[in-house]
Amino acid sequence: MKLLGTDASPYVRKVRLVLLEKNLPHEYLVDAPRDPGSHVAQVNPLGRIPALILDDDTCVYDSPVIAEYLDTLNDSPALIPRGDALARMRVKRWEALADGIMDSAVAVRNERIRPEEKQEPNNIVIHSNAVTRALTHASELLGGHEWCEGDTITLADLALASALVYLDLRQPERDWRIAHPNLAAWFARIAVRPSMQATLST
Ligand SMILES: N[C@@H](CCC(=O)N[C@@H](CS)C(=O)NCC(=O)O)C(=O)O
Repeated sequence: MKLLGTDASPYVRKVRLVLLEKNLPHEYLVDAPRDPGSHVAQVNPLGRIPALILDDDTCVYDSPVIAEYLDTLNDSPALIPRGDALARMRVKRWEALADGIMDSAVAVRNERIRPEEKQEPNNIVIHSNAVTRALTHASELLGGHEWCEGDTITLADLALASALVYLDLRQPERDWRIAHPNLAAWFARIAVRPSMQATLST
């Protein structure tokens, strides 16, 4: 299978982390939807990345659907709990929280790259506040635990880490590590994993 994406996209990073943590053979093709030569719109009618192309040319989108599909391919590890409905819900809710941070951070970024006279400051404030609240919630949920859910790595950790890498990239002025030392300690542990190192080096 092939994954179309870009190195900066947090949704793509989440899917790449799932592929790498589960050791699933794949080809990663850098393809930015807005580049003139992009193939993304031909495979995903929404014109968005990540787009996963299966060997029979089936295209899978968007990132929660891709992550859930990939997780069914093997159990090593199972990144979304199989048997416990509440644990499964909590992992998917973590993913929704992380994806929401990504959505708001991308909205801030898109506003900031517009010509200054066309920017809507209110839009930036609304989405920045959403990120701030979501980080506080994530910090409270994590508490002193080693992992977001249960006693092992799950999709929750990979999604949250992807959101935080994106914040570091696009909002370096936001010092979430000072505000939330428990998130900082958790992130430092995740960041040294080979999967994270692989996505950070490209
Ligand atoms: N909800 C989608 C969001 C995907 C998304 O918005 N990706 C952005 C890149 S970060 C994109 O492809 N935007 C279209 C564009 O840049 O034209 C998912 O989780 O996959």
